[in-house]
Amino acid sequence: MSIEIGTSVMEFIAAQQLGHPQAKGRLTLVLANILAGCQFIHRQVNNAGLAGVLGATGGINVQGEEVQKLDVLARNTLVNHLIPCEGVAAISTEEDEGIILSTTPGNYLTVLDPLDGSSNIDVNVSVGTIFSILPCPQFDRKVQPQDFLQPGKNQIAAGYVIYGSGTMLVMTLGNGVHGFTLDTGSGLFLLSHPNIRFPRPSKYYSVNEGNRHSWDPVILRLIFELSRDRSARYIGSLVADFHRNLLAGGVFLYPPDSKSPKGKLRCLSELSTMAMIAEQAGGRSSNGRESTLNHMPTALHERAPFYVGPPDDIALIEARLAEMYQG
Ligand code: AHM
Ligand code: MG
Repeated sequence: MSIEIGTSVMEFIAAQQLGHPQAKGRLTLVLANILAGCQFIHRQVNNAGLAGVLGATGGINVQGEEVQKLDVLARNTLVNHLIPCEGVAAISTEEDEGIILSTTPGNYLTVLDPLDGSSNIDVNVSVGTIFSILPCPQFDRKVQPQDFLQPGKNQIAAGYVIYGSGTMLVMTLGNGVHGFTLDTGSGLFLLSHPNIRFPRPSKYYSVNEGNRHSWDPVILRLIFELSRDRSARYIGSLVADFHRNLLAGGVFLYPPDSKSPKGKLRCLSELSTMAMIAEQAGGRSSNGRESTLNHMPTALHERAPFYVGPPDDIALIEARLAEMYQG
C-alpha cells in the first residue's frame, strides 16, 4: 500500500480498513477515540511541571506499584473516551483489577497501559501509552474478564504513542508498521515513518543490568555474549526502549530473575502489543520458550519474560535459554 508522507492517521486507517478482513464495524471510531485521548495525555505530559500533576497520588495499584498522578489522569482520559464509544464492548487497563464495561455492545475489546514508564514521568524522560484491540468473542452477552484471555495473535490492531522529544504513534493493523508524528500545530498525527522494519544487524541491547545479581548464570552469559558486538541502551520505559530498538536496530530483554520469576512485564497490556508490532516489522518476540503471540494468558495481569527484536537475535536468545529451561 503506498500512501504519501503527511497523510493523516485517520485517512490512513480508513484506507487500511477497506483491505483488512477482520477490521469490521467501528474500528476507525475506536482508534480515533484512543488517539484523541492520547493527544490530551500528550498535553498533560508536556505541561506536567506547570499543571501540578507530577508526583505520586499516595495510592498503590493492582500490580502493587505506586500510582503517579499522571497514571490516573491518563487512565481516566482513555477510559472516559472509550466507555461511550460505539464498537467498544469492554476495556481492561493496567491500573484496574477487573474489566470496565462500555455503555454499548461492540465488536472490540480494548487493552491499555495508559502511561507506561511510570518511573520516568517526573524526570522528563520518554513515557508512552500502549494499546491493543482484540475481537469480542460474543456480541450479544455481557463481556466477562475471560473474554480478554486471548493470545496476541488474535489482535486486530496494536500500537503505542511515545511522548518523547516529539510525540509519535506507531501502529499496525496487521499490514506492516507505520509511524505518525503528532503535528502540534494542527493536532493531527501525520504519516512520517511508513513501513518500519527492524534494521539489521542489531547494534544495541537493552536490559536492566542492575538485576544481574538475581539472574540465572545462563542469562548472565547470554547478556555477556550480546554485549560483545552490541552497545547497551536502557531507558526504563518499555515504549521508549522498544521504539529505540525498532528504529535504530536492537534487541530488548526483560528476563526472569529470582525476585520476579515470571519477569516484570504484563502479557496483555504490554507484551502482546509490542510482539505484534515486532512481527509486522520483520522481527520476532519470545517468552524464551514460545512466540509471545502464541501464548494464551491465564489472567488479566499475568506477567511473562520478554525478548523482542530482530529474528536472529531472538533465535540466539532462545537457543541459549534452552539450556536454562532444560537444566
Ligand atoms: P509501567 O511503568 O507501566 O508500570 O511499566 C513497567 C516498566 C516498563 O515500561 C519498563 O520496561 C520496565 O517497567 C522497567 O522496569 P525496571 O525498572 O525493573 O527496569
Ligand atoms: Mg507499562
